[in-house]
Amino acid sequence: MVVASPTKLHSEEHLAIELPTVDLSGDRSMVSNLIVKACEEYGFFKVKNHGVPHDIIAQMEKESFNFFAKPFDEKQKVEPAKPFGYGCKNIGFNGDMGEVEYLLLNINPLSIAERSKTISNDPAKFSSAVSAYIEAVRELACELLDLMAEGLRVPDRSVFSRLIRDVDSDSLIRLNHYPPMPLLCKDEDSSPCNQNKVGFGEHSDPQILTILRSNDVGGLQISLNDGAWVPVTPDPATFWVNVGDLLQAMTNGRFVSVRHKALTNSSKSRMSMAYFAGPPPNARITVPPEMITPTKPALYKPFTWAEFKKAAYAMRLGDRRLGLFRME
Ligand code: GA4
Repeated sequence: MVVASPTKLHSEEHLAIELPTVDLSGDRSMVSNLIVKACEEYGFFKVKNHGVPHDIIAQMEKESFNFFAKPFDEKQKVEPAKPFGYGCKNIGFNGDMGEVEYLLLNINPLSIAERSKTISNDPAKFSSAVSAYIEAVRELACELLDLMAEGLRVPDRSVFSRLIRDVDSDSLIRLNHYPPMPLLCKDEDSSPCNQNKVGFGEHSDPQILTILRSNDVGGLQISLNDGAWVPVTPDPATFWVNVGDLLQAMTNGRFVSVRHKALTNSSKSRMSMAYFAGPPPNARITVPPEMITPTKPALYKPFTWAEFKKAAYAMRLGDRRLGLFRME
């Protein structure tokens, strides 16, 4: 893993740094240590040699593209996202907006099969592409969670992945399309205009882990601890992985739930597919006992995923929801 020192780009807040890349074909103990380091430093890393077959990704991307290419009134035949379904510009229920259209689906095979009927002209093809994709990225997520437990020296190696493998796991898939948007001017005098519009505003993901794949159009940015934004170079052959709020809580704050946002491109469509790995609603979010010591006392009160999710949906996209669950 190479982490170059920050170099300044066009504007004050945008830094170009090389983000951690983990090659899963490497030596297991080295890989687990690299992953832990990346999760502590950034809460974000790129995975190559991830084992997800190319045709499964290509099929999912094609189905996703076919849907977004439909006329708007066709897309509106899909139930509006509340939270599951088709959404355009509206994010969540509290007034957050962005230049994005999306399909948000829970991974229950029956509900995918049902929803596919309004999403695709060939519903069986759509649901089989989604099922194959979900199965493959879930395996990747579980493997990464086991590597994290190993790197953290937690004896129960499946302490995190067990939650995702559970039949009641509340995991989601989100297909995003960011249409091209003309650049904005920062102020009336600034010329040329150089501000990209926000597609999906600053936030952290509430779940355990997110596995993200996007096409070859940039737009994703992550926030460093000091608040500086780093653009993520697109790489369709890899997956980006980010730590969610629950994993920050389950590691007693050792891993950081990375804040990120997506900007639109001025001339090209950006498409991304995110798998949010979550636990069953009634799962208690606790820290492996070895990670709580007299010098590192528990940071968060125990809570269930259902309680956390309820809090997340009652707040704004950019709010820091873990703060509600901190020990006094
Ligand atoms: C962010 C991560 C996922 O996209 C998501 C989002 C969800 C939604 O779009 O419905 C939320 C957002 C996300 C966090 C806070 C709440 C819930 C919108 C919102 C304002 C599907 C998720 O699980 O949380």
